[in-house]
Amino acid sequence: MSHLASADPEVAAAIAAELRRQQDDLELIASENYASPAVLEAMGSPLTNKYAEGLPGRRYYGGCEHVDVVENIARKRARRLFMVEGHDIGVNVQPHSGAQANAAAFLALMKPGDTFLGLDLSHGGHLTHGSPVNASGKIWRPVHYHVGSDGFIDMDEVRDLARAHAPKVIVVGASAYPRTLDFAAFRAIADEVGAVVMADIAHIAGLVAAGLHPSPFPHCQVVTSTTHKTLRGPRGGLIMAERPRMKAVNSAVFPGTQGGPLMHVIAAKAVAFGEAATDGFRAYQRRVLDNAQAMAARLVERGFRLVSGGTDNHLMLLDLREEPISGKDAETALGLAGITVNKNTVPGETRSPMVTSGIRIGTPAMTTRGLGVEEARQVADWIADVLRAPEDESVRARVREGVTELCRAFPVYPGWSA
Ligand code: DSN
Repeated sequence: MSHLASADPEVAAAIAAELRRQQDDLELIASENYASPAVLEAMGSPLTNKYAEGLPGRRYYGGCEHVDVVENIARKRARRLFMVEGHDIGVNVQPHSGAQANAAAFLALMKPGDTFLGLDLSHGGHLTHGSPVNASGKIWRPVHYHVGSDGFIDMDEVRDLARAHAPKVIVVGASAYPRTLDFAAFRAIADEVGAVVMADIAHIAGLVAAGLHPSPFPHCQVVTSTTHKTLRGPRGGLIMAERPRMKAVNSAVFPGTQGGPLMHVIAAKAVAFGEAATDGFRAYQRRVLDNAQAMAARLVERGFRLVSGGTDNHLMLLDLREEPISGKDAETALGLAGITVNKNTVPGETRSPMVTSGIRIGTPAMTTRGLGVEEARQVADWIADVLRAPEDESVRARVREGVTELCRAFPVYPGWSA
């Protein structure tokens, strides 16, 4: 980044500091990952200069012949990655984020005031699934389902709510749900009440692409995602849908909710989709799951309670309600030891979303830097050590030293220096 360093040392220094943080700390935020250098290069390309409102071959601007090639590659690769045999889908790669993808999908599927079902935020859902502070909860009428006392989605409640409220849409997806989503069961309920099933696979997209989580297709008519979590691409969004719904989806993205697409990000999505189709990516997702299993098992051995008792995917939720520490203080104590997590509400939450009684832990980023199950167990032990003695500076210092050593042994971007 020599141009940036000489043109704007202040911004360059902040970016270098962030690179150091990413290299030196252990990233366990379940929604984060490290994009490849190829993805970063595509994102930092002159494609950022280009306006391309519309779709390939039907743009509102001249000079789109090369970005058309890029967007078509991205669409084709995403389709190949997620399509299931005998079920045709279309893809829109323009949403700037998962929230934008969800907003556009809602616009395509519902009229203002229409009712939809979504997972409650404090039970693992997402802001854009009907939180009152988000447009999804202001423009449309959300009804929320929950997880049962076992931590699994209560499908009986989903059915009861669907029958009682006759929703237009049932949203299946989560930001903090450690278990497998049963898309077929949601579809059966939706068919009973004439609803459409919209899956938000932002968290599990990489697992789905690798065949390690059931596909939302053919059960879900519309599927949204981000591209930067388990999928390990650039920060961005994506919508896929059964062919006949694509016209509505495309116009809900543009001009419905967005203007010009970010062509540099779409180029990076294309690169990431290419990477996700490789055997290496599938092996990586297998390791993400193995590491999550190892970490969850060790935390349980150390006496911690996990929501639902464990995990089927890349994340787990530590329930701290019985522990003498809040999610916020746990996040801070672990942060001081070099372990980055986020505080998270848990089912039955009594604290505010800024304090919470849980932390969410995910393995996608640590697995990208090469850590395996042995290290995952070690990291779980460090987490347990810090959470059992959050005020003890000597414990934190010992863990910080171990984290630093581990991170040096497994660099994120080998050869890069900040
Ligand atoms: N989906 C959130 C997360 O999981 O961190 C961000 O919106």
